[in-house]
Amino acid sequence: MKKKRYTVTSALPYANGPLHIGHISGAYLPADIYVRYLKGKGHDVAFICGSDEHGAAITLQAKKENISPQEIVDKFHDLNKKSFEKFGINFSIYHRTSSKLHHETAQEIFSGLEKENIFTKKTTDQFYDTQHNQFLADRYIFGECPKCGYEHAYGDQCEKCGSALNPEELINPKSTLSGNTPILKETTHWYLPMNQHEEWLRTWVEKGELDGEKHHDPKLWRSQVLGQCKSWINSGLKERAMTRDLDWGVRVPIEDNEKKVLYVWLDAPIGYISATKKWAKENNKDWRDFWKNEETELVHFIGKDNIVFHCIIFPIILKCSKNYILPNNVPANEFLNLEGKKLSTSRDWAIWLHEFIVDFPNQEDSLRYALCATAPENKDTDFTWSDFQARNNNELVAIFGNFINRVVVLTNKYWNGTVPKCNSISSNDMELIEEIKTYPDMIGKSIEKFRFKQALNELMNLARVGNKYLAENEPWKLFKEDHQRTETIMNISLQIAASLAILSEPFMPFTSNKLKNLLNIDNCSWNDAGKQIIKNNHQVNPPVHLFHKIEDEKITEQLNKLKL
Ligand code: B3M
Ligand code: ZN
Repeated sequence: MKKKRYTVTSALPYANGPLHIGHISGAYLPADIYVRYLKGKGHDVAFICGSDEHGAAITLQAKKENISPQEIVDKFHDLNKKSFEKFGINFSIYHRTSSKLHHETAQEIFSGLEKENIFTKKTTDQFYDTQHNQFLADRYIFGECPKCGYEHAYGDQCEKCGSALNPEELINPKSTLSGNTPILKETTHWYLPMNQHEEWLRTWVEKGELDGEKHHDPKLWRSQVLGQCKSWINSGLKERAMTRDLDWGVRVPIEDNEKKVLYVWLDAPIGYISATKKWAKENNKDWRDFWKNEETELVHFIGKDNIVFHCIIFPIILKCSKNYILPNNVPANEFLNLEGKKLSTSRDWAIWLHEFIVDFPNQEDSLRYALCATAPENKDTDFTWSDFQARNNNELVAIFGNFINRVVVLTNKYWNGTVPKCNSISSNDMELIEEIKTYPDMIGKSIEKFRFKQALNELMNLARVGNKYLAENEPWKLFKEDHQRTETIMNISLQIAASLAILSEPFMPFTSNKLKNLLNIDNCSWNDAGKQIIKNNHQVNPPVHLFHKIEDEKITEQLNKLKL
């Protein structure tokens, strides 16, 4: 199998609050599953993320808490970095856009574009809050969305319908700072004339072609992503200011304009590049291999509200910056709701990752499993605590855990932990062995198509196959009557257990590790699964439970926390 190179990015979370299950389910868990699988197949992967530390949301929060933006981002950058690590989201690097390296990288790209006259410099009237003496853009201004009527659309985007907006399109605009109706005041900005890029963008999105060559297969893109891109392009792309009159962000690197900063959605995606530069330097690699080499596959994992920035704006920036690669896929997820309602940081209607890790020690994989099984891959889905408990107890404990426990207990009880040999195999055994061989490729193909729910279900089917084999053959009874036959059944069951140890790693890395320790197998990779992994006379360790039942009290506790 040819070794390939991938750059995989997850949306940079704003460093103005903790992570909740919606973030994890949307852009981080699917990416981690994808990367763990690719690495298990032996590919070269840079898994890039970090804190998005600029933008109005952070400065508004800083004003509200009467502290500096840097203090806000320092606090949440550390908290989020630690939460990702504890939850097994295994980035190659978790960088941050307030770093000097990022500012230099973003300024360099901006200067390059400015020199190539990619921007149009324009002086226009912009909304201005006279009470706060501040120009209003993006989240500093809100109003009714001209497309869907949502009354709290922001100056750059409507979060309800996803439309990309300019402030002057808002109906009845108001300042987020004072609530007043803003006045208009003259200012100069550098605009990205996105309308000039409509033609090649349409060909790239619809045909997967770039500069007359095949770039990717649009059939592998999610339909809702293609749908959003086509509707923006068809409704006519508008120019958008790429600079802002703000004092927090990446300074515009043009003399006499130091008081202006780059638009946060210009600077943030460049954060993927600056993070790669740092990681490459620390790991003796060339960052250009991951951003300027046509052989490399670039995949962005995001939520649906970020599609326009990753499929329209950033690709224009990359294409105009010369020799950068464009994304081969952007498998955006829809939204996850909680107990039937939209997750909300401001209304504290969320399950915070750092709190879950404390409330459910060593049960990260139970949440990984439930979030993957209910992922909003093609439509919004709902997380409920009762579903979480049911999946843990009825699937992880009762199916996966039960199979492993029975196999390991029997091997210890009757063979003192030594793997019994595989004697003569029946035609049914042969059928089963052939079936087990199909799982690594089946699960792998689903992951490669970004169908993580389907892949997880296929993994669980392998555990179901194991349970069925034990139930049909009852080795605990057969042991006395036909010792040789029992040895064969146990050997085949242990091979299934070993394949589960390998194939579960992308989804449940903590369980995979525990199971590898239990079976006393370590350096095996995806390509070993489905085969005879465990040799005769191999020694497995004494049984330990992989999962524990979650009792009703724990769930009630969580529901009370939500004030349900
Ligand atoms: N900071 C996250 C959001 O919109 C935004 C992503 C940036 S990815 C370059 O929720
Ligand atoms: Zn809207």
